[in-house]
Amino acid sequence: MRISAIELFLLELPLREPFVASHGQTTARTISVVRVSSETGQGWGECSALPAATYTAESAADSYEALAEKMAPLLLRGDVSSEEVPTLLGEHRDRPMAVAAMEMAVLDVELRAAGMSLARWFGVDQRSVPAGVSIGLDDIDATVTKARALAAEGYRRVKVKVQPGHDIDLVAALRRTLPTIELQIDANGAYGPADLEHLLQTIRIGVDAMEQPFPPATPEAARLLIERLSDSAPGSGPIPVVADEAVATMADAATLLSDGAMSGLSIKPARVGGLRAALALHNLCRDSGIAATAGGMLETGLGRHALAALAGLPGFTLTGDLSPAGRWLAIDPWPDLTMIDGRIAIRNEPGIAPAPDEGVLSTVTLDRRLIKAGS
Ligand code: OSB
Ligand code: MG
Repeated sequence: MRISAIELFLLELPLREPFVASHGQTTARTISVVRVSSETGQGWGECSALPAATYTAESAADSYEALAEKMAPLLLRGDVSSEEVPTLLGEHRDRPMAVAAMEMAVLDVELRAAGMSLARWFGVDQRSVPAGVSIGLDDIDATVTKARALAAEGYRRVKVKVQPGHDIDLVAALRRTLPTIELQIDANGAYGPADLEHLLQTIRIGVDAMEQPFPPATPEAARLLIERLSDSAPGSGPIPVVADEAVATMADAATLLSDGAMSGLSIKPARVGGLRAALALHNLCRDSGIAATAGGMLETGLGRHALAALAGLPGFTLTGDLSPAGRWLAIDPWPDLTMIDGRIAIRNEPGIAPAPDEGVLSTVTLDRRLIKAGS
């Protein structure tokens, strides 16, 4: 297709509650979205970079600037397909979330023109996926109260953030209250190699998956944890040690796999540079027999609809961060996902998500840039 215009929007969306992880606190969701216009129609993409460069090196405002000033012009030079976007933007591979936004928008145009849903494009027949929810760092009583309320809403899995000094008692309290829920813990790399025994103790209380215990730069610590878990695994086998921040590319995943330093992967289309890259990583996990989970990024309904379709793939053996966008966002221009009986519906209509409400969009827009072909 030939793109005639690319429009960037920098949004600020209020959160229902702050999202706290060991890497920092998010109080308002600054996020950017892109609208691509071509002779075949329009499409939307989301750049899910967080407001500050805490989780990865990318931040919302910086990537918005790069999308508008550097990346948009590269896509206005000639014919473009969604498959070519990562290559055309190859010099910006240090901004995978921005690349993912452009790929998503161009793919959305293609899917709408073809009358095809994203689920169909992925080869997903399933109509829904189990709902999972994430809870930020908070004191034990508050976390247990939230977890109990969310379980009552129907969530099958809760993922809680942990860090040194905030783990054993938290997991024990959650297990007392919710003995059968799928319980995942995520440290965002807050532990060090010396915490190995302590982590094993935490996990043995009854954790179903451990996400990013150590910083990405210490894969040896993850390898040792996996080794210790498999030495002592009960009947159902060792729980997966899930990489999140440690994997940006297929090469990262392949190295960690061959080093025995990951036994599960959180796949976030934004973190890995797009929906095709996410699909490739899913296939790698499935073919390697390791666990996969669809990871969330406090997305708008746009990003969340894409995540739900992805999560319908068979390799996602762990429940993902699959809650409606409204779990976190108090205002969202996109129509939200629906959750019924603990499951999130996968959209079946052409394109990635329903169109946003333009009125809401303009009230939450901080900045807007329009880049046209030939200008
Ligand atoms: O570490 O999984 C993470 C959100 C933003 C950045 C990193 C992480 C998260 C989450 C997912 O925990 C929360 C969600 O989107 O529901
Ligand atoms: Mg994580």
